[in-house]
Amino acid sequence: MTPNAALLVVDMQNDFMPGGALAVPRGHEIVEPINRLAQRFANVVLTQDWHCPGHASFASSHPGRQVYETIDAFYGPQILWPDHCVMGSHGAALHPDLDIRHAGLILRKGYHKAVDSYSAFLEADRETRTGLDGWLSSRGITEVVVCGLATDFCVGWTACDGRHFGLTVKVIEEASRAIDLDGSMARAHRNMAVAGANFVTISQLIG
Ligand code: VGL
Ligand code: ZN
Repeated sequence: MTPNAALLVVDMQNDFMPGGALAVPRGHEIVEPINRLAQRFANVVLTQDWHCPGHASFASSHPGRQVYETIDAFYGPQILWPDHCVMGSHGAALHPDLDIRHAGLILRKGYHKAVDSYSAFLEADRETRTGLDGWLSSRGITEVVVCGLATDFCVGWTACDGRHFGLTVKVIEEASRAIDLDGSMARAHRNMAVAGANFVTISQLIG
């Protein structure tokens, strides 16, 4: 791929794999395709959802609330999730078969207790930057290719925010898998399209 493109591999962590705390159906299927894809990129960023114990996005932090309920956080609606990707835990570790040793950056997000961060660029307050925009721009990167877990949450928000920061965005849906909660996948696809993300297949990308 061109040196001005980066592959963003979103949240390929044990807790999002079948058997994990917040399992994404068939999440494990994309490990090998992503390994192969990454070989074509000089610039690769891996992200990790990385929550402190008692994080505000956990249903267990809100007595009387159920998993998958939506509450009003100070920054807007927040879906309550099972405890997942607790910093330093096995569930927060990258899938053991993910083999992208040339990745230049591992970016963690969601570690502020009161604020979630689906996006790898901006936390859910829509104000606090993770620093990814600066890392990319200081390296002359103008295009991001986004894949990973989950299509309808962290991949989708990351793709939309890539556009927000003026990047060309390509989303590889076949190298992503969705949670699909109450139509979230259709909504995420629409949001990405409206934001100006492009949808590409692996063969379109690497021929
Ligand atoms: C994610 C829900 C909660 C994701 C992270 O990686 O898509 N989804 N935290
Ligand atoms: Zn999370």
